[in-house]
Amino acid sequence: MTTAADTPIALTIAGSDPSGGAGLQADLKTFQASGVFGMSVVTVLTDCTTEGVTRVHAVPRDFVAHQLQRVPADLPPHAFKTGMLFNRDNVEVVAEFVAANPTLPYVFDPVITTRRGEPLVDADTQDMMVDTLLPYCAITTPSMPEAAVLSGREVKTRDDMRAAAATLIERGAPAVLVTGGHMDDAQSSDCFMTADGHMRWFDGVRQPHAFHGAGDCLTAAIVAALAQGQPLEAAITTGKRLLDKAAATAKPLGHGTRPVPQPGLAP
Ligand code: PXL
Repeated sequence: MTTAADTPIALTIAGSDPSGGAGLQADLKTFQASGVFGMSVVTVLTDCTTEGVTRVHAVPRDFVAHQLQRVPADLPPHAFKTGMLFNRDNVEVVAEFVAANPTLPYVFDPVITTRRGEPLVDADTQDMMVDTLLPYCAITTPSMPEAAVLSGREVKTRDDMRAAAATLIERGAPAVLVTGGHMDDAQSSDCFMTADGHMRWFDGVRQPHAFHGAGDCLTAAIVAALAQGQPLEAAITTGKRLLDKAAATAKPLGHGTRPVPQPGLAP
């Protein structure tokens, strides 16, 4: 008989994308497609569509803290991720949650730039993320523009990705996956590195389109696999497989980039 204890539960602490392609909505859809019960603590409301974000409205600090007290106390997650935190209040409140749950696998997706690389958070908030979140995650998953901001170096090539991953390890991350969706290449390879010196590439096929929510979908699929008890590298393989399928089957909905994940992903 299946019991409640057999049901893997994953939590995202993230912003709302009302168009459903990125943010906590993408995370919840990915959790569901991955066979995991998904929960979401909302940090910011946005007006995001497939064409991007023009306005962000932060949830008051005490209300984010309140959600983080009530929700995991009712349904303890097996793994969690953070997405758009946006301001210092949210980073502080999340850092308290992270510190209080040191054994829970945590995927830190540093949502600090737009897809085009424009900054979403100020330098102080970035520094606070590096000091209070980066050392305590199981893995961080910056895009190439995010890896550039966090490492303070240009990230355009595979060598740059590797160097940026090494810098983030030096800055305290136990493991890093620099995602290669922005690479000017036929492949879309992600650079994986751990603090104990292991390094490898996760290769993927580049689709001839841009996507909305691909990073969120990948990290949510990794969190779902961790919640199901997979070790880190296996969880990345699982996440990449889900994202490759999501990207290959994503239809052009909306006026902007193709949102993922769309229906039909469940195995
Ligand atoms: O994909 C990054 C992202 C995360 N979270 C929210 C977003 C976006 C991108 O638009 O709107 C809420």
